[in-house]
Amino acid sequence: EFGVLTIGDAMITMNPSSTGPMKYVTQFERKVGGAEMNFAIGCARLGLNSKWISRLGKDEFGRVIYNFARGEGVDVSSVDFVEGIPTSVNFKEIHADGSGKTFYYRDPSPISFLSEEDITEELFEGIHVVHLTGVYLALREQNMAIAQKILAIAKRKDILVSFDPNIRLKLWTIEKAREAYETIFSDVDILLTGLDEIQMISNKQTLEELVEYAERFKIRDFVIKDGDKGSMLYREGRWIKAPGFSVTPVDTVGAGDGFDAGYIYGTLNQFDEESLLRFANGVGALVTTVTGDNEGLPYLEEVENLIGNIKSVER
Ligand code: KDG
Repeated sequence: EFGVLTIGDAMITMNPSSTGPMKYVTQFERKVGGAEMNFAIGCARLGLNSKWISRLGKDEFGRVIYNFARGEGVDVSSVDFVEGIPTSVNFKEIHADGSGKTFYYRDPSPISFLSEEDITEELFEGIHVVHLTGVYLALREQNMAIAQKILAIAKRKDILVSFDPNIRLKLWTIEKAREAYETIFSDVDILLTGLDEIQMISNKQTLEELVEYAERFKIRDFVIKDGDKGSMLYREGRWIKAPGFSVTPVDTVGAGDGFDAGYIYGTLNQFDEESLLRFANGVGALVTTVTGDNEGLPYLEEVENLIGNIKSVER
């Protein structure tokens, strides 16, 4: 039994019932989202023990998110409710090709009321991977100190650290983001990043330059996600690449979180490099086939079915 731990804000996510500019959409479906919670759900569906640290508003929306995550098998024992601060909300805009935009109503987020003292050693019991993302760091400056406390405990306990920059330029500037990432990169074992994203963060373009950048921080697994083109891993001096799966995307939001969950699952189960990438690509691809940020996160047999390890019986 492997355990993963993550921390982050979650939101009521209003998913548009039609594509096109948000200002012309009049009907939305109430769903839930949040990068780290999506990751936690992805891990739980694959069969990992998945603990999510968070704070929600003490309101109806907070209850919706709590119940949803708990229903998905996420350990919500470290999620509390904050009086007087509304649960975060975001509205999505979806384009015809499944890509989109998001509009936030999350300042302040209830998770901004979580303090360093809330991070205790006990939270790390049975944990093999700690996963952080840049969304948590972007929400407020003080979250860095909390993240650093988490990293320090993880290091002390020999827990693997994975990080997804998940850059959100609506939440902070590239300069602030870069500074924060570079503060923690040397504590990161597994960096899971989008290609455009790491090019923007590092100000480098070619793969050779990107490797040089990652090597500065001694990152063990430097993983680049490139959407439907697939992904690649730089480990021990060489690149391993795996093509993406061809699926029909309806909503690409959350695919990266799914990829991360798949990558961590494969890592804990000691998949070889190629299988690791194929598996993570498969999880990401499946997320895009369902509307919503996390509804498409697959169960283990669904990924295996897609990547060809098993055949499912349809009828
Ligand atoms: O990765 C998916 C997330 O972007 C989505 O669920 C909402 O957390 C979110 C954010 O901050 O954009």
